[in-house]
Amino acid sequence: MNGFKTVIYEKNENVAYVTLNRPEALNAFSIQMRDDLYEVFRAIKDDDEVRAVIVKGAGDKAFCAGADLTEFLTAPSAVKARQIRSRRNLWKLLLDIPQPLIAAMHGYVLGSGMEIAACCDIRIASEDAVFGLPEVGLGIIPGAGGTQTIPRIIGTARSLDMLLTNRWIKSDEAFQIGLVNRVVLKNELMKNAEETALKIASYNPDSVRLAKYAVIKGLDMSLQEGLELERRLSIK
Ligand code: CO8
Repeated sequence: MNGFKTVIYEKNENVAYVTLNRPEALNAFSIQMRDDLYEVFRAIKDDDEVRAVIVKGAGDKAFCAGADLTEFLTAPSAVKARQIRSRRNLWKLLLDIPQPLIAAMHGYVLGSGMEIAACCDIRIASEDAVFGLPEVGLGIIPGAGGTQTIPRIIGTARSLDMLLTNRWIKSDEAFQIGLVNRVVLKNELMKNAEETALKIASYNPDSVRLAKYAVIKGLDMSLQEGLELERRLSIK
């Protein structure tokens, strides 16, 4: 599976690599990228050979600098642009992927870039990573799940601080607030992400999927319902 305009897809030893590939535009998320990612993740979801996925950005400067502002700004309105962009529900698809997703992030991680990372299960940042949510400053709100996924990761007050003030944070603060699992040297980012993915891929794939499912689904349940879910899954 290849030939995408904005994404590179690779697979090696049960690990899939999805590279956002528009380095000339800091991997800005375009409509074409939405379509390419949708095809890639739909295939990954049904591919039992894939046991872990690494999402990363091409080039030296960014994981993803958010939605492509040139597309947004040439649309009749930001609302129209958003309607076009949300026609394929990439965000629901990402949140439904049964295999663990690992975001390996360097440089700018902004707007929808941060929302892509929030759909991942493990977030690894290099020392130069910078995180921000410029949406409100642009007159809109996040539309890729960010208002729901990000507070579930870093809590309400921290999310609102970033969202309402457009305060960008560096990787050390991102680690302190739990936005990223760990911070590594830039030249060790891929090695670290790969070691993580290979470790996951070495485990029983059913156990991995069930554990992820129990944690993610349980977040939307009461403790009692969650415990019942765990009980049912543990005797499968
Ligand atoms: N969309 C399109 N092109 C971009 C984007 C983007 N989001 N970000 C960077 N680029 C392009 C630049 O235009 C530039 O292109 P060129 O070389 O042809 O001039 C190239 O990438 C390199 O960027 P810079 O020269 O600007 O690099 P700097 O290191 O000087 O600055 C920044 C890096 C600070 C990241 C800067 O590029 C920037 O502020 N980018 C925009 C960030 C942003 O606001 N993203 C949108 C977030 S909001 C979101 O994702 C939700 C949807 C928003 C909808 C808006 C509706 C009105």
